[in-house]
Amino acid sequence: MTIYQNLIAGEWTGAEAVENINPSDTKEVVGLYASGSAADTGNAIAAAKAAFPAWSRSGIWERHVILKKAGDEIMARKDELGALLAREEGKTLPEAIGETIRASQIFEFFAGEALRLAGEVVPSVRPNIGVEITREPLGVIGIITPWNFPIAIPAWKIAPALCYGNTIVFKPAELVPGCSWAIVDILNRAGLPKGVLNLVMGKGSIVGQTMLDSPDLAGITFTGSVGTGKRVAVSSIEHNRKIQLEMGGKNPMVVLDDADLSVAVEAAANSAFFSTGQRCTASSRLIVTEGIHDRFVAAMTEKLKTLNVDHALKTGTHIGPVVDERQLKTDTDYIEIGKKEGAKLAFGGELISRDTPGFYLQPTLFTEATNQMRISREEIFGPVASVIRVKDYEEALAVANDTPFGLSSGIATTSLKHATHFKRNAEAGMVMVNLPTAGVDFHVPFGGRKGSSYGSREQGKYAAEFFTTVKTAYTLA
Ligand code: UN1
Repeated sequence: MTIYQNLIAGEWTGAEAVENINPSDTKEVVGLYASGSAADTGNAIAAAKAAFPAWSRSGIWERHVILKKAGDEIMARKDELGALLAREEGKTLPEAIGETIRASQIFEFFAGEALRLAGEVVPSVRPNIGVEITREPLGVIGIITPWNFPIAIPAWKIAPALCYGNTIVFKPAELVPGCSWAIVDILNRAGLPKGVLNLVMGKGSIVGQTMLDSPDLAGITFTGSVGTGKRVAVSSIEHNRKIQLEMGGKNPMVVLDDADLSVAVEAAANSAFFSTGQRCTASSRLIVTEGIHDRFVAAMTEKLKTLNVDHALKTGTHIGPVVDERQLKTDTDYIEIGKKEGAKLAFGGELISRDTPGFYLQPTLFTEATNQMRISREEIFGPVASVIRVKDYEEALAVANDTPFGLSSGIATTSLKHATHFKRNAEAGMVMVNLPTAGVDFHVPFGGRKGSSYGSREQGKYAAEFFTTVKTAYTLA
């Protein structure tokens, strides 16, 4: 089997490799992907540093053309790249193709943003002096991405980094190197100068740690677990490094008595179980008022019966497998914890076997949960959700906000008054009314509050905040 290698200083390199396994069929090896060393990572950082002066001064048209070409190629290859994504991560083929389209759109968006770079010219408070405020590239950016969005998250970090003139050392999640390799290959062929984008696949403890220890990374943008995010933060203070962290969620979805039941069930089922619940924007706390509670639970249970858990590439599959054995163990451990804590298992909870050996778990719904249980406070990152019964809207809002996290927050209601109040008072970076908590647009800011996020927003024009540094220049006229 050929090895998909790392790209360092414009050269494909690396003889050490690991197997990329399909979670829908663990007998299938998706490919062999390089596993970089500390020395490889050091070389990548040095190459990015050397490439920075020229790339930071490159023309905006050159950046536009490269980003546009990448977006166009990803779109042209959406079915093939979507299938690769579904094979390595396990989300269903339609979800995977949708994510690939999103990645293309992100490149197209930042191709446009490159042409819209602007600053401000303002008068000084002193006479005969002019002031210019401009944004300059930050420097070498470390990009560390998670396994759950193998193409969209790399795209939404790489595209703005390049758009604003930065160079990159990119470490994708070990479980899903395939889509990352494909994006880097596409950008490399689109004409990026050597060293501007370096790919180092491999272990967090080696590649990631070398990145954290480097004084040469001006910024790190990270999406992943709370624990690793904290390590990125602590190591970055020492190097005076800018950071952007997207970590966990324990997102609430409030369902009020006046909700349209079918809208509420669609939004809740999507939020909790699509993409196998493996989204930081997933909802795992369904906070339901008394008057609709029993009808909602009955309708959710009926809905869950109709969802097929199977091979990600099979037509008719609604929920793919869990990503790997470790995550499956986390999910089943939490299911046991939920039972012990006294929540009632209303649906699912069992492993399932299919034609191919994979990590198949039923969508799992607990009822009679309280917001103090561990299953309501800790991020599980699997197809497991709990229903928490509350008296009224006021209690629902209080419970929704009573969490260490604050990424996304949803409400199902037909009341303008409650929807408006919730939008103002939900302690989250994103609020969804009559929509799933997950599934965001590519051109508007993404991010959260409290334990979910740290640093400025990703996506849309707000991405400039992280990927640039501001200069204020004074001139005597
Ligand atoms: C989405 O819900 O559309 O890791 C995106 C995650 C998020 C992305 C969610 N950063 O799940």
